[in-house]
Amino acid sequence: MESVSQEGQGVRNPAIRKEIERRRTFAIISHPDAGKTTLTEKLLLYGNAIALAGNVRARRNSRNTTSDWMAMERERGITITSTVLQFPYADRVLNLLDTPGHQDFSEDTYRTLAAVESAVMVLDAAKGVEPQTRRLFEVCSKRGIPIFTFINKMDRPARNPLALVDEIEKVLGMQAAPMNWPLGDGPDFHGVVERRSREVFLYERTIRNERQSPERRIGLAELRQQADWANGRFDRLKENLDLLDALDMDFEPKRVAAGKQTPVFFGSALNNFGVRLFLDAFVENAPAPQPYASNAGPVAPSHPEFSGFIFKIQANMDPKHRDSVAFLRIVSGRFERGMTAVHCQSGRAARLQRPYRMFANEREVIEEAFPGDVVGLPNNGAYAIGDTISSRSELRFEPIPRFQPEYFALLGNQDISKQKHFNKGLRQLETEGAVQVLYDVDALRREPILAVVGQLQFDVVQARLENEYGVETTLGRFPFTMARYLTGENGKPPGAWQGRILIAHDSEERLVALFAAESHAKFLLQQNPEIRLEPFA
Ligand SMILES: Nc1nc2c(ncn2[C@@H]2O[C@H](COP(=O)(O)OP(=O)(O)OP(=O)(O)O)[C@@H](O)[C@H]2O)c(=O)[nH]1
Ligand SMILES: [Mg+2]
Repeated sequence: MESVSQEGQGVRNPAIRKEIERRRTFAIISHPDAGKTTLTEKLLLYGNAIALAGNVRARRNSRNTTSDWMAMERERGITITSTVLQFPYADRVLNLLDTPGHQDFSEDTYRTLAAVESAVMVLDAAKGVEPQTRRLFEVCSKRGIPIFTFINKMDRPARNPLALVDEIEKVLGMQAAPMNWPLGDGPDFHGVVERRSREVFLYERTIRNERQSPERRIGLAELRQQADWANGRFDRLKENLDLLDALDMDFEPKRVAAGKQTPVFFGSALNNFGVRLFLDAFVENAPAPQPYASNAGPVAPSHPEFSGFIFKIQANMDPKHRDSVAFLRIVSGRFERGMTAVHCQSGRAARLQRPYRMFANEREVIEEAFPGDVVGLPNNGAYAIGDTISSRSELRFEPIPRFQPEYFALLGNQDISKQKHFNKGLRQLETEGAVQVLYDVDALRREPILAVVGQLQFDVVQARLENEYGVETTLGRFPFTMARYLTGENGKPPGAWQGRILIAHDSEERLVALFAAESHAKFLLQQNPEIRLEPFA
Protein backbone atom coordinates (compact mmCIF):
# COMPACT_ATOMS: atom_id res chain seq x y z
CA MET A 1 0.00 0.00 0.00
CA GLU A 2 1.09 3.50 -0.79
CA SER A 3 0.80 4.73 2.79
CA VAL A 4 3.26 2.10 3.96
CA SER A 5 5.92 3.17 1.52
CA GLN A 6 5.36 6.79 2.56
CA GLU A 7 5.76 5.99 6.21
CA GLY A 8 9.46 5.39 5.95
CA GLN A 9 9.93 8.69 4.17
CA GLY A 10 7.64 10.81 6.36
CA VAL A 11 8.88 10.57 9.90
CA ARG A 12 12.42 9.40 9.44
CA ASN A 13 13.54 10.88 6.18
CA PRO A 14 15.70 13.84 7.22
CA ALA A 15 15.26 15.49 3.81
CA ILE A 16 11.51 15.77 4.40
CA ARG A 17 12.01 17.02 7.95
CA LYS A 18 14.24 19.72 6.56
CA GLU A 19 11.63 20.71 3.99
CA ILE A 20 9.01 21.06 6.72
CA GLU A 21 11.29 23.04 8.98
CA ARG A 22 12.20 25.58 6.35
CA ARG A 23 8.60 26.50 5.54
CA ARG A 24 6.92 29.65 6.83
CA THR A 25 3.23 29.97 6.05
CA PHE A 26 1.76 33.32 7.07
CA ALA A 27 -0.97 35.85 6.36
CA ILE A 28 -0.71 39.62 6.24
CA ILE A 29 -3.60 41.24 8.07
CA SER A 30 -4.81 44.72 9.04
CA HIS A 31 -7.47 47.36 8.82
CA PRO A 32 -8.09 48.53 5.22
CA ASP A 33 -5.37 50.65 3.64
CA ALA A 34 -2.63 50.11 6.22
CA GLY A 35 -0.40 48.79 3.42
CA LYS A 36 -0.72 44.97 3.36
CA THR A 37 -0.59 44.66 -0.40
CA THR A 38 2.22 47.19 -0.65
CA LEU A 39 4.23 45.31 1.97
CA THR A 40 3.47 42.02 0.20
CA GLU A 41 4.82 43.45 -3.04
CA LYS A 42 8.00 44.58 -1.29
CA LEU A 43 8.48 41.22 0.41
CA LEU A 44 8.35 39.71 -3.08
CA LEU A 45 10.86 42.28 -4.26
CA TYR A 46 13.26 41.51 -1.43
CA GLY A 47 12.68 37.80 -1.90
CA ASN A 48 13.77 38.28 -5.53
CA ALA A 49 10.45 36.79 -6.55
CA ILE A 50 9.79 39.83 -8.76
CA ALA A 51 12.31 42.09 -10.46
CA LEU A 52 10.28 45.30 -10.28
CA ALA A 53 7.69 46.27 -7.70
CA GLY A 54 4.29 47.59 -8.77
CA ASN A 55 1.84 49.97 -7.12
CA VAL A 56 -1.60 49.43 -5.67
CA ARG A 57 -2.78 52.34 -7.80
CA ALA A 58 -0.72 52.06 -10.93
CA ARG A 59 -0.38 55.20 -12.99
CA ARG A 60 0.30 55.22 -16.68
CA ASN A 61 3.56 53.42 -17.48
CA SER A 62 3.74 51.91 -14.04
CA ARG A 63 2.96 48.43 -12.88
CA ASN A 64 0.21 46.97 -10.74
CA THR A 65 0.97 44.94 -7.64
CA THR A 66 1.23 41.19 -8.02
CA SER A 67 -1.29 40.21 -5.38
CA ASP A 68 -4.17 42.56 -6.35
CA TRP A 69 -4.74 40.87 -9.69
CA MET A 70 -8.53 41.01 -10.02
CA ALA A 71 -9.97 43.72 -12.31
CA MET A 72 -12.09 45.23 -9.54
CA GLU A 73 -9.14 45.26 -7.15
CA ARG A 74 -7.06 47.22 -9.64
CA GLU A 75 -9.88 49.63 -10.42
CA ARG A 76 -10.59 50.41 -6.78
CA GLY A 77 -7.13 49.95 -5.27
CA ILE A 78 -8.43 47.59 -2.58
CA THR A 79 -7.94 43.90 -1.93
CA ILE A 80 -11.08 41.82 -2.35
CA THR A 81 -9.83 38.27 -2.28
CA SER A 82 -6.85 36.71 -0.53
CA THR A 83 -3.89 35.69 -2.65
CA VAL A 84 -1.29 32.96 -2.25
CA LEU A 85 2.35 33.60 -3.15
CA GLN A 86 5.14 31.11 -2.69
CA PHE A 87 8.78 32.13 -2.95
CA PRO A 88 12.14 31.16 -1.47
CA TYR A 89 14.07 33.46 0.84
CA ALA A 90 17.37 32.78 2.61
CA ASP A 91 17.07 29.00 2.51
CA ARG A 92 13.45 29.21 3.59
CA VAL A 93 10.30 28.71 1.59
CA LEU A 94 7.68 31.35 2.27
CA ASN A 95 3.99 30.81 1.67
CA LEU A 96 2.59 34.31 1.94
CA LEU A 97 -1.13 35.08 1.94
CA ASP A 98 -2.20 38.68 1.35
CA THR A 99 -5.70 39.26 2.74
CA PRO A 100 -8.43 41.89 2.26
CA GLY A 101 -8.75 44.40 5.13
CA HIS A 102 -12.30 45.51 4.40
CA GLN A 103 -14.83 44.11 6.84
CA ASP A 104 -17.18 43.13 4.01
CA PHE A 105 -14.63 40.57 2.87
CA SER A 106 -13.61 39.41 6.31
CA GLU A 107 -14.99 35.91 5.78
CA ASP A 108 -12.28 35.41 3.16
CA THR A 109 -9.65 36.74 5.57
CA TYR A 110 -10.85 34.43 8.37
CA ARG A 111 -10.68 31.41 6.08
CA THR A 112 -7.12 32.36 5.18
CA LEU A 113 -6.20 32.64 8.84
CA ALA A 114 -7.29 29.01 9.24
CA ALA A 115 -4.45 27.96 6.95
CA VAL A 116 -1.43 29.79 8.40
CA GLU A 117 1.02 29.49 11.31
CA SER A 118 1.62 33.16 11.88
CA ALA A 119 0.38 36.60 10.93
CA VAL A 120 2.02 39.87 10.01
CA MET A 121 -0.05 42.71 11.41
CA VAL A 122 0.41 45.98 9.55
CA LEU A 123 -0.38 49.22 11.36
CA ASP A 124 -0.58 52.67 9.80
CA ALA A 125 1.81 54.76 11.92
CA ALA A 126 -0.63 57.69 11.89
CA LYS A 127 -3.57 55.59 13.00
CA GLY A 128 -2.34 52.83 15.27
CA VAL A 129 -4.61 49.91 16.12
CA GLU A 130 -7.83 50.34 14.11
CA PRO A 131 -11.10 48.43 14.64
CA GLN A 132 -10.63 45.81 11.93
CA THR A 133 -7.06 45.16 13.13
CA ARG A 134 -8.47 44.44 16.55
CA ARG A 135 -11.07 41.98 15.22
CA LEU A 136 -8.47 40.12 13.17
CA PHE A 137 -6.10 40.11 16.09
CA GLU A 138 -8.77 38.35 18.15
CA VAL A 139 -9.06 35.60 15.55
CA CYS A 140 -5.29 35.08 15.62
CA SER A 141 -5.29 35.13 19.36
CA LYS A 142 -8.04 32.46 19.54
CA ARG A 143 -6.01 30.24 17.24
CA GLY A 144 -2.92 31.03 19.28
CA ILE A 145 -0.86 32.09 16.29
CA PRO A 146 2.11 34.43 16.75
CA ILE A 147 1.89 37.94 15.38
CA PHE A 148 4.68 40.08 13.94
CA THR A 149 3.92 43.79 13.74
CA PHE A 150 5.04 46.15 10.98
CA ILE A 151 4.33 49.81 11.70
CA ASN A 152 4.07 51.26 8.23
CA LYS A 153 4.03 54.68 6.54
CA MET A 154 6.77 56.24 8.68
CA ASP A 155 7.50 58.53 5.71
CA ARG A 156 4.26 60.28 6.62
CA PRO A 157 3.52 62.22 9.81
CA ALA A 158 3.17 59.52 12.45
CA ARG A 159 2.07 59.21 16.04
CA ASN A 160 4.66 59.06 18.77
CA PRO A 161 6.27 55.61 18.61
CA LEU A 162 6.02 55.12 22.37
CA ALA A 163 2.29 55.83 22.16
CA LEU A 164 1.94 53.31 19.32
CA VAL A 165 3.72 50.62 21.25
CA ASP A 166 1.65 51.44 24.31
CA GLU A 167 -1.54 51.14 22.29
CA ILE A 168 -0.60 47.66 21.06
CA GLU A 169 -0.18 46.60 24.66
CA LYS A 170 -3.34 48.27 25.99
CA VAL A 171 -5.74 47.53 23.15
CA LEU A 172 -4.50 44.11 22.16
CA GLY A 173 -3.30 42.99 25.56
CA MET A 174 -0.03 41.69 24.15
CA GLN A 175 3.44 42.87 25.04
CA ALA A 176 5.22 44.78 22.28
CA ALA A 177 8.92 44.20 21.72
CA PRO A 178 10.31 46.93 19.44
CA MET A 179 13.03 45.36 17.30
CA ASN A 180 14.00 48.71 15.88
CA TRP A 181 13.16 52.29 16.71
CA PRO A 182 12.28 55.08 14.26
CA LEU A 183 14.36 58.21 13.82
CA GLY A 184 11.74 60.88 13.27
CA ASP A 185 8.73 60.62 10.99
CA GLY A 186 7.16 62.25 7.93
CA PRO A 187 9.49 64.61 6.05
CA ASP A 188 11.86 64.27 8.99
CA PHE A 189 12.07 60.47 8.86
CA HIS A 190 15.72 59.38 8.90
CA GLY A 191 15.54 55.62 9.34
CA VAL A 192 15.64 53.21 12.24
CA VAL A 193 18.05 52.05 14.91
CA GLU A 194 18.20 48.32 15.35
CA ARG A 195 17.91 47.84 19.08
CA ARG A 196 20.03 44.76 19.49
CA SER A 197 23.01 45.88 17.42
CA ARG A 198 22.48 49.64 17.91
CA GLU A 199 23.18 50.03 14.24
CA VAL A 200 21.49 52.87 12.38
CA PHE A 201 19.84 52.12 9.04
CA LEU A 202 19.49 55.35 7.11
CA TYR A 203 16.44 56.05 5.04
CA GLU A 204 17.05 57.23 1.53
CA ARG A 205 14.31 58.13 -0.86
CA THR A 206 14.55 56.22 -4.11
CA ILE A 207 13.03 56.86 -7.47
CA ARG A 208 9.73 55.08 -8.04
CA ASN A 209 10.60 52.42 -5.42
CA GLU A 210 10.52 49.71 -8.03
CA ARG A 211 13.84 48.19 -7.04
CA GLN A 212 15.52 47.19 -3.78
CA SER A 213 16.91 50.31 -2.14
CA PRO A 214 20.58 50.72 -1.35
CA GLU A 215 21.18 50.31 2.35
CA ARG A 216 23.38 52.68 4.29
CA ARG A 217 24.30 51.78 7.84
CA ILE A 218 26.23 53.74 10.44
CA GLY A 219 26.95 53.30 14.12
CA LEU A 220 24.87 55.13 16.68
CA ALA A 221 27.88 57.29 17.62
CA GLU A 222 28.19 58.45 14.03
CA LEU A 223 24.60 59.62 14.01
CA ARG A 224 25.45 62.08 16.74
CA GLN A 225 27.85 63.86 14.36
CA GLN A 226 25.09 64.60 11.89
CA ALA A 227 23.65 68.11 11.83
CA ASP A 228 20.07 66.92 12.21
CA TRP A 229 20.90 65.18 15.44
CA ALA A 230 22.57 68.03 17.28
CA ASN A 231 20.89 70.18 19.96
CA GLY A 232 19.87 67.45 22.32
CA ARG A 233 17.93 65.50 19.74
CA PHE A 234 20.40 62.66 19.82
CA ASP A 235 20.29 62.60 23.61
CA ARG A 236 16.52 62.29 23.55
CA LEU A 237 16.80 59.37 21.16
CA LYS A 238 19.36 57.74 23.41
CA GLU A 239 17.08 58.26 26.41
CA ASN A 240 14.24 56.56 24.57
CA LEU A 241 16.41 53.59 23.68
CA ASP A 242 17.58 53.29 27.28
CA LEU A 243 14.00 53.57 28.44
CA LEU A 244 12.98 50.66 26.21
CA ASP A 245 15.76 48.59 27.71
CA ALA A 246 14.73 49.54 31.23
CA LEU A 247 11.08 48.74 30.51
CA ASP A 248 12.02 45.17 29.84
CA MET A 249 10.63 45.22 26.33
CA ASP A 250 13.11 42.77 24.96
CA PHE A 251 12.31 40.24 22.32
CA GLU A 252 11.70 36.77 23.72
CA PRO A 253 11.05 34.18 21.01
CA LYS A 254 9.21 31.87 23.41
CA ARG A 255 6.73 34.57 24.38
CA VAL A 256 6.18 35.41 20.71
CA ALA A 257 5.50 31.76 19.91
CA ALA A 258 2.96 31.66 22.73
CA GLY A 259 1.18 34.72 21.33
CA LYS A 260 2.06 36.79 24.41
CA GLN A 261 4.48 39.15 22.74
CA THR A 262 4.73 40.72 19.29
CA PRO A 263 8.01 41.91 17.77
CA VAL A 264 7.50 45.40 16.37
CA PHE A 265 9.29 46.83 13.32
CA PHE A 266 9.04 50.33 11.88
CA GLY A 267 9.32 51.20 8.21
CA SER A 268 7.76 52.39 5.02
CA ALA A 269 6.66 49.66 2.65
CA LEU A 270 6.01 52.12 -0.15
CA ASN A 271 9.60 53.35 0.06
CA ASN A 272 11.10 49.88 0.49
CA PHE A 273 12.41 50.93 3.85
CA GLY A 274 12.68 48.51 6.76
CA VAL A 275 11.41 45.65 4.61
CA ARG A 276 14.60 43.60 4.55
CA LEU A 277 15.18 44.09 8.29
CA PHE A 278 11.68 42.84 8.87
CA LEU A 279 11.95 39.90 6.52
CA ASP A 280 15.24 38.67 7.98
CA ALA A 281 13.91 38.69 11.51
CA PHE A 282 10.61 37.20 10.43
CA VAL A 283 11.99 34.14 8.63
CA GLU A 284 14.31 33.52 11.55
CA ASN A 285 11.60 33.60 14.19
CA ALA A 286 8.27 32.71 12.60
CA PRO A 287 7.08 29.19 13.33
CA ALA A 288 7.45 26.28 10.92
CA PRO A 289 4.30 24.24 10.10
CA GLN A 290 2.35 23.16 13.19
CA PRO A 291 -0.20 20.41 13.96
CA TYR A 292 -3.83 20.90 12.94
CA ALA A 293 -6.89 19.76 14.88
CA SER A 294 -8.97 16.94 13.38
CA ASN A 295 -11.52 14.31 14.40
CA ALA A 296 -8.55 12.02 15.07
CA GLY A 297 -6.74 14.55 17.28
CA PRO A 298 -3.99 16.93 16.20
CA VAL A 299 -2.23 15.93 12.97
CA ALA A 300 1.46 16.83 13.10
CA PRO A 301 3.30 17.91 9.94
CA SER A 302 5.67 14.99 10.48
CA HIS A 303 2.82 12.48 10.36
CA PRO A 304 3.77 10.08 7.58
CA GLU A 305 0.38 10.04 5.87
CA PHE A 306 -0.60 12.73 3.48
CA SER A 307 -3.35 15.14 4.58
CA GLY A 308 -4.58 18.66 3.92
CA PHE A 309 -7.71 20.78 3.67
CA ILE A 310 -9.27 23.15 1.15
CA PHE A 311 -9.57 26.69 2.50
CA LYS A 312 -10.24 28.66 -0.65
CA ILE A 313 -11.69 28.27 -4.11
CA GLN A 314 -11.23 30.79 -6.89
CA ALA A 315 -12.14 30.76 -10.58
CA ASN A 316 -10.95 32.74 -13.57
CA MET A 317 -7.66 33.90 -12.11
CA ASP A 318 -5.92 33.64 -15.41
CA PRO A 319 -7.68 34.69 -18.63
CA LYS A 320 -5.78 31.87 -20.34
CA HIS A 321 -7.20 29.28 -17.96
CA ARG A 322 -10.81 30.12 -17.23
CA ASP A 323 -11.22 27.43 -14.65
CA SER A 324 -11.59 27.00 -10.95
CA VAL A 325 -8.74 26.26 -8.55
CA ALA A 326 -9.10 24.80 -5.06
CA PHE A 327 -6.39 25.86 -2.61
CA LEU A 328 -5.14 22.97 -0.52
CA ARG A 329 -3.13 23.64 2.61
CA ILE A 330 -0.92 20.61 3.21
CA VAL A 331 -0.91 19.56 6.85
CA SER A 332 1.12 16.34 6.80
CA GLY A 333 3.04 14.03 4.51
CA ARG A 334 4.81 14.54 1.26
CA PHE A 335 2.66 15.54 -1.67
CA GLU A 336 3.62 14.02 -4.97
CA ARG A 337 2.23 14.78 -8.38
CA GLY A 338 0.01 11.96 -9.59
CA MET A 339 -0.51 10.46 -6.14
CA THR A 340 -3.93 9.18 -5.17
CA ALA A 341 -5.62 10.30 -1.98
CA VAL A 342 -9.21 10.35 -0.78
CA HIS A 343 -11.57 13.28 -0.95
CA CYS A 344 -12.86 12.50 2.52
CA GLN A 345 -16.23 14.27 2.28
CA SER A 346 -17.32 12.21 -0.75
CA GLY A 347 -15.21 9.12 -0.11
CA ARG A 348 -14.07 9.26 -3.72
CA ALA A 349 -10.49 8.85 -4.85
CA ALA A 350 -8.71 12.12 -5.67
CA ARG A 351 -6.03 11.65 -8.32
CA LEU A 352 -3.79 14.65 -7.92
CA GLN A 353 -2.50 14.89 -11.48
CA ARG A 354 -1.95 18.60 -11.95
CA PRO A 355 -0.96 20.29 -8.73
CA TYR A 356 0.01 23.94 -9.08
CA ARG A 357 2.36 26.17 -7.23
CA MET A 358 0.45 29.45 -7.01
CA PHE A 359 1.92 32.89 -7.42
CA ALA A 360 -1.09 35.23 -7.27
CA ASN A 361 -2.91 34.56 -10.56
CA GLU A 362 0.04 32.71 -12.07
CA ARG A 363 0.58 29.00 -11.71
CA GLU A 364 3.12 26.36 -12.47
CA VAL A 365 2.72 22.57 -12.31
CA ILE A 366 4.85 21.11 -9.52
CA GLU A 367 6.15 17.63 -8.83
CA GLU A 368 6.10 17.70 -5.04
CA ALA A 369 5.11 19.79 -2.05
CA PHE A 370 5.41 19.62 1.74
CA PRO A 371 3.48 20.47 4.89
CA GLY A 372 2.99 24.23 5.08
CA ASP A 373 2.65 24.56 1.33
CA VAL A 374 -0.47 25.71 -0.41
CA VAL A 375 -1.13 23.79 -3.59
CA GLY A 376 -3.65 24.71 -6.26
CA LEU A 377 -5.81 21.84 -7.53
CA PRO A 378 -7.96 22.08 -10.66
CA ASN A 379 -11.53 21.98 -9.39
CA ASN A 380 -14.35 20.73 -11.54
CA GLY A 381 -16.84 21.23 -8.76
CA ALA A 382 -15.78 18.27 -6.63
CA TYR A 383 -14.20 20.29 -3.83
CA ALA A 384 -15.81 22.63 -1.34
CA ILE A 385 -14.28 24.95 1.25
CA GLY A 386 -13.37 23.02 4.40
CA ASP A 387 -12.99 19.63 2.67
CA THR A 388 -10.28 17.23 3.78
CA ILE A 389 -8.04 15.39 1.33
CA SER A 390 -5.99 12.62 2.84
CA SER A 391 -4.77 9.10 2.42
CA ARG A 392 -6.95 8.27 5.47
CA SER A 393 -10.56 8.38 4.32
CA GLU A 394 -12.03 8.86 7.79
CA LEU A 395 -9.97 11.96 8.59
CA ARG A 396 -11.76 15.32 8.90
CA PHE A 397 -10.08 18.59 9.74
CA GLU A 398 -12.11 21.09 11.70
CA PRO A 399 -14.75 22.82 9.59
CA ILE A 400 -14.14 26.43 8.59
CA PRO A 401 -16.95 28.50 10.13
CA ARG A 402 -19.29 30.52 7.93
CA PHE A 403 -20.56 33.98 8.81
CA GLN A 404 -24.20 34.98 9.21
CA PRO A 405 -25.32 37.06 6.22
CA GLU A 406 -26.93 40.40 7.04
CA TYR A 407 -27.80 41.80 3.59
CA PHE A 408 -30.11 40.30 1.00
CA ALA A 409 -30.97 41.22 -2.58
CA LEU A 410 -32.70 39.78 -5.61
CA LEU A 411 -30.33 39.32 -8.52
CA GLY A 412 -31.83 39.72 -11.98
CA ASN A 413 -30.33 38.61 -15.27
CA GLN A 414 -30.69 41.35 -17.91
CA ASP A 415 -30.30 39.12 -20.93
CA ILE A 416 -32.24 35.87 -21.09
CA SER A 417 -29.98 34.53 -23.86
CA LYS A 418 -27.17 34.51 -21.27
CA GLN A 419 -29.08 32.51 -18.68
CA LYS A 420 -26.63 29.60 -18.86
CA HIS A 421 -23.65 31.85 -18.15
CA PHE A 422 -25.59 33.57 -15.42
CA ASN A 423 -26.32 30.25 -13.69
CA LYS A 424 -22.80 28.97 -14.14
CA GLY A 425 -21.21 32.16 -12.80
CA LEU A 426 -23.47 32.31 -9.81
CA ARG A 427 -22.88 28.67 -8.97
CA GLN A 428 -19.14 29.28 -9.10
CA LEU A 429 -19.34 32.35 -6.86
CA GLU A 430 -21.39 30.37 -4.38
CA THR A 431 -18.78 27.58 -4.35
CA GLU A 432 -16.10 30.16 -3.67
CA GLY A 433 -18.03 31.39 -0.66
CA ALA A 434 -18.19 34.85 -2.27
CA VAL A 435 -21.96 34.86 -1.71
CA GLN A 436 -24.75 32.57 -0.50
CA VAL A 437 -27.69 31.95 -2.84
CA LEU A 438 -31.35 31.38 -1.88
CA TYR A 439 -34.64 31.08 -3.79
CA ASP A 440 -38.06 32.35 -2.74
CA VAL A 441 -40.27 29.26 -2.37
CA ASP A 442 -43.31 31.18 -3.71
CA ALA A 443 -41.69 33.03 -6.59
CA LEU A 444 -43.06 32.38 -10.07
CA ARG A 445 -39.64 32.90 -11.59
CA ARG A 446 -36.60 31.24 -10.12
CA GLU A 447 -34.63 34.38 -9.38
CA PRO A 448 -31.73 34.07 -6.97
CA ILE A 449 -31.61 35.93 -3.68
CA LEU A 450 -28.06 36.86 -2.72
CA ALA A 451 -27.16 36.69 0.96
CA VAL A 452 -23.96 38.45 2.03
CA VAL A 453 -22.04 39.51 5.13
CA GLY A 454 -21.09 42.94 3.74
CA GLN A 455 -22.63 45.07 1.02
CA LEU A 456 -19.48 45.36 -1.09
CA GLN A 457 -19.93 41.66 -1.83
CA PHE A 458 -22.94 42.61 -4.00
CA ASP A 459 -20.66 44.82 -6.11
CA VAL A 460 -18.15 41.99 -6.43
CA VAL A 461 -20.79 39.50 -7.59
CA GLN A 462 -22.12 41.92 -10.20
CA ALA A 463 -18.67 42.96 -11.41
CA ARG A 464 -17.41 39.41 -11.62
CA LEU A 465 -20.51 38.15 -13.45
CA GLU A 466 -19.95 40.92 -15.96
CA ASN A 467 -16.15 40.61 -16.30
CA GLU A 468 -15.82 36.84 -16.09
CA TYR A 469 -19.12 35.57 -17.52
CA GLY A 470 -20.25 38.50 -19.71
CA VAL A 471 -23.58 38.86 -17.91
CA GLU A 472 -25.13 42.17 -16.87
CA THR A 473 -27.33 42.00 -13.81
CA THR A 474 -29.70 44.11 -11.74
CA LEU A 475 -29.93 44.16 -7.98
CA GLY A 476 -33.09 44.69 -5.93
CA ARG A 477 -32.40 45.15 -2.24
CA PHE A 478 -34.54 43.57 0.47
CA PRO A 479 -35.05 45.07 3.93
CA PHE A 480 -34.14 41.76 5.63
CA THR A 481 -31.25 41.66 8.08
CA MET A 482 -31.16 38.08 9.30
CA ALA A 483 -31.59 34.53 8.03
CA ARG A 484 -32.40 31.38 9.99
CA TYR A 485 -32.86 27.77 8.95
CA LEU A 486 -36.42 26.65 9.46
CA THR A 487 -36.72 23.16 10.88
CA GLY A 488 -39.33 21.01 12.62
CA GLU A 489 -41.85 21.55 9.82
CA ASN A 490 -42.21 20.15 6.35
CA GLY A 491 -42.80 22.95 3.92
CA LYS A 492 -43.64 26.56 4.42
CA PRO A 493 -45.51 27.34 7.65
CA PRO A 494 -48.85 29.12 7.24
CA GLY A 495 -49.23 32.63 8.61
CA ALA A 496 -50.17 36.15 7.65
CA TRP A 497 -46.91 38.06 7.83
CA GLN A 498 -47.63 40.32 4.88
CA GLY A 499 -44.26 40.41 3.27
CA ARG A 500 -42.42 41.00 6.52
CA ILE A 501 -40.93 37.52 6.42
CA LEU A 502 -39.70 35.70 3.34
CA ILE A 503 -39.39 31.94 3.18
CA ALA A 504 -36.74 30.68 0.81
CA HIS A 505 -34.69 27.56 0.26
CA ASP A 506 -30.98 27.15 -0.30
CA SER A 507 -29.27 25.15 -3.02
CA GLU A 508 -29.73 22.01 -0.93
CA GLU A 509 -33.47 22.62 -0.60
CA ARG A 510 -33.29 23.49 3.08
CA LEU A 511 -35.87 26.06 4.19
CA VAL A 512 -34.59 29.46 5.27
CA ALA A 513 -36.59 32.32 6.77
CA LEU A 514 -35.51 35.92 6.21
CA PHE A 515 -36.47 38.57 8.76
CA ALA A 516 -36.21 42.33 8.88
CA ALA A 517 -36.15 42.33 12.68
CA GLU A 518 -35.65 39.97 15.60
CA SER A 519 -39.26 40.62 16.66
CA HIS A 520 -40.52 39.16 13.38
CA ALA A 521 -38.70 35.93 14.16
CA LYS A 522 -40.37 35.83 17.59
CA PHE A 523 -43.73 36.44 15.95
CA LEU A 524 -43.21 33.54 13.54
CA LEU A 525 -42.34 31.23 16.43
CA GLN A 526 -45.42 32.30 18.40
CA GLN A 527 -47.68 31.66 15.44
CA ASN A 528 -46.11 28.30 14.68
CA PRO A 529 -44.98 26.61 17.91
CA GLU A 530 -43.89 23.47 16.05
CA ILE A 531 -41.12 25.16 14.07
CA ARG A 532 -37.57 25.83 15.12
CA LEU A 533 -35.11 28.46 13.93
CA GLU A 534 -31.45 27.58 13.67
CA PRO A 535 -28.36 29.62 12.78
CA PHE A 536 -27.89 30.04 9.06
CA ALA A 537 -24.24 29.52 8.33
N1 LIG B 1 3.13 57.19 2.18
C1 LIG B 1 3.01 55.88 2.21
N2 LIG B 1 1.96 55.30 1.62
C2 LIG B 1 1.85 53.95 1.67
C3 LIG B 1 2.83 53.15 2.32
N3 LIG B 1 2.45 51.86 2.20
C4 LIG B 1 1.28 51.86 1.50
N4 LIG B 1 0.92 53.12 1.17
C5 LIG B 1 -0.26 53.53 0.40
O1 LIG B 1 -1.44 53.24 1.13
C6 LIG B 1 -2.50 52.86 0.26
C7 LIG B 1 -3.06 51.51 0.68
O2 LIG B 1 -2.08 50.51 0.49
P1 LIG B 1 -2.44 48.98 0.27
O3 LIG B 1 -1.14 48.27 0.23
O4 LIG B 1 -3.40 48.78 -0.84
O5 LIG B 1 -3.20 48.68 1.62
P2 LIG B 1 -3.94 47.33 2.03
O6 LIG B 1 -3.72 47.20 3.48
O7 LIG B 1 -3.49 46.22 1.16
O8 LIG B 1 -5.47 47.68 1.71
P3 LIG B 1 -6.71 46.64 1.57
O9 LIG B 1 -6.16 45.38 1.01
O10 LIG B 1 -7.70 47.26 0.67
O11 LIG B 1 -7.22 46.45 2.96
C8 LIG B 1 -1.90 52.84 -1.14
O12 LIG B 1 -2.22 54.05 -1.78
C9 LIG B 1 -0.41 52.73 -0.90
O13 LIG B 1 0.37 53.30 -1.93
C10 LIG B 1 3.96 53.80 2.93
O14 LIG B 1 4.86 53.19 3.49
N5 LIG B 1 3.98 55.15 2.83
MG1 LIG C 1 -4.54 44.93 0.01
